[in-house]
Amino acid sequence: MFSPRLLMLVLWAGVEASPGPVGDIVVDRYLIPKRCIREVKDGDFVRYHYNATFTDGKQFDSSYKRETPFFGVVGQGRQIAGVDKGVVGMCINERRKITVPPHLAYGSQGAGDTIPPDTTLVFDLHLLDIFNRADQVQTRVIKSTKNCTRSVMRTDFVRFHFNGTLLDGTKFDSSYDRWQTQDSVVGEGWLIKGLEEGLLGMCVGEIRHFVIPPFLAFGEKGYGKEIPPHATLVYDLLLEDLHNPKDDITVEILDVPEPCRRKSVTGDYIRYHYNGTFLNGVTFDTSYQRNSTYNTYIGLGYVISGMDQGLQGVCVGERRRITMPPHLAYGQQGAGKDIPGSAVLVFDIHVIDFHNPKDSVQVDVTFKPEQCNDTSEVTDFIQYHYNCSLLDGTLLFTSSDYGAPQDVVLGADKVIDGLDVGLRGMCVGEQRTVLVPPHLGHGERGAGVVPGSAVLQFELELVSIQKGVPEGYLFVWLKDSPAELFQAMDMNQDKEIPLEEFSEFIRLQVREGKGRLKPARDPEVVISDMFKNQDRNQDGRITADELKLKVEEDEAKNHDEL
Ligand SMILES: [Ca+2]
Ligand SMILES: [Ca+2]
Repeated sequence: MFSPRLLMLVLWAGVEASPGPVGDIVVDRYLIPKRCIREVKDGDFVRYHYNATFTDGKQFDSSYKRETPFFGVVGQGRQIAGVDKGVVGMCINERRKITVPPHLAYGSQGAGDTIPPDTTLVFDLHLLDIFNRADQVQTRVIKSTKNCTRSVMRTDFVRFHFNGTLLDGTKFDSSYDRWQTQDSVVGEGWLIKGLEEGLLGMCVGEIRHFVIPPFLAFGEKGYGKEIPPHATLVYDLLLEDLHNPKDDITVEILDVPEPCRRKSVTGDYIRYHYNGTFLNGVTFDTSYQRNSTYNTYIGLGYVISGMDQGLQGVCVGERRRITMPPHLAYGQQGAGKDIPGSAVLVFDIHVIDFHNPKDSVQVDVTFKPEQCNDTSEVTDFIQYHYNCSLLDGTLLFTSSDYGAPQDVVLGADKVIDGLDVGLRGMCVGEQRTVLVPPHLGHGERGAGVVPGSAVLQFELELVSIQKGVPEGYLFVWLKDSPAELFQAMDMNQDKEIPLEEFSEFIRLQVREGKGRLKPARDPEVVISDMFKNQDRNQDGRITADELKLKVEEDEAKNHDEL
């Protein structure tokens, strides 16, 4: 640590108990710091405090009283010769007492009224700072970053935390005390030169230790009360954030499921989960914690512009990382207490679904039987199997829960519109995948386990079709009705038709394929309802007049019913 020359000087000086008029200086290093990063040598600039006394302890000078340390270069006669010599080898924060014989001080002349001739002087020094004109910024990496994809370049905007001390350990500033980062452009003169240099090449998360000589810091003026003139500055600096004002968003595609039916465009309504972090990995917000997706229109300015851009061209189920500079996020202002000004934001998003308000039901036939004559249509009573899922695969409902197919009359407003449409035009045994946008499903509010604005996916299989009758009808003729209807119905020719006779007649028509009853209900109940419509006076018998009246009414309505 010490140079041999200095070691000898100290040893020798220790032996010489009381210097004579022609003796050398005596150096007493009474406080040596454990760690000595550097020792004073000729040509160095030093800054130190001192008390100057006579050998009897009487003080004749003190830099402490003036509150201004001595500053000057060593070995060039700027100090009295004994001190110029005695300061060599000092460490920062070392205290040493230098006893200077007269010939290395003011000699036989003395100095005015203060120093008598031939006086031995004692200087008690506390070294505060050393630097040399040849010094550069000293940089030591305290913590490096793995997977660093980008490091600081000129014109970049950085946000960093730092602890700043003088060389003697006195703190002059700390961003941690303010609970906010120091923010600056690099290489444009916003920062002291030493930091402008030292920051170059740093990665987010990296910590560097800098020792910056004063001519690359605040120089001979210092700064405010905290940084004295000619101060070397020591920084421990953690880079928190980095971007360039010219940056656009960056999109890293992490996973795209196959197949991708289509990619999102402006005007689509999207539901996605996200995890929002800063570049240093700290999470500021996450939709997962709220257990509900974030929902918005794409490209219409409902979200920050970086997100509006980043959500373009996604596929359902895609995972991507969108990194956005502050000018495309929350700017210099930041947002709330969670997002500081000028912060780069990183969103890991997972697209659950998206749709367009103009979307209709999308039908993909996955299996079509060879025999496909009758297909389902409005008013038909059908049975079908189904699975209903969200687009992320979450199964919501399935007919297998009931152990039997589901049934419905198409067009009767019994199921969501999109499913009703998706079930039409199917033949028995056909299988389909049907996508239902929320405006044809459960809407913005959702229902039960169906989230608001969710696109639903149905896997459908048609099990059976019973052809239906038009809305408002209980029975339709499939062929021409008998010319003399009453006579045909009055099978025992007694001029009246009780329920039993009516029922037998209707059932015969159905059996012979001449007519069809409204499906999905007990045929007896349907026939009984038909009978009540004909039996105007409710005496339990239909007469010829009653039937004639009913037929005329129906013809007036242009109906085909009985
Ligand atoms: Ca009869
Ligand atoms: Ca009657």
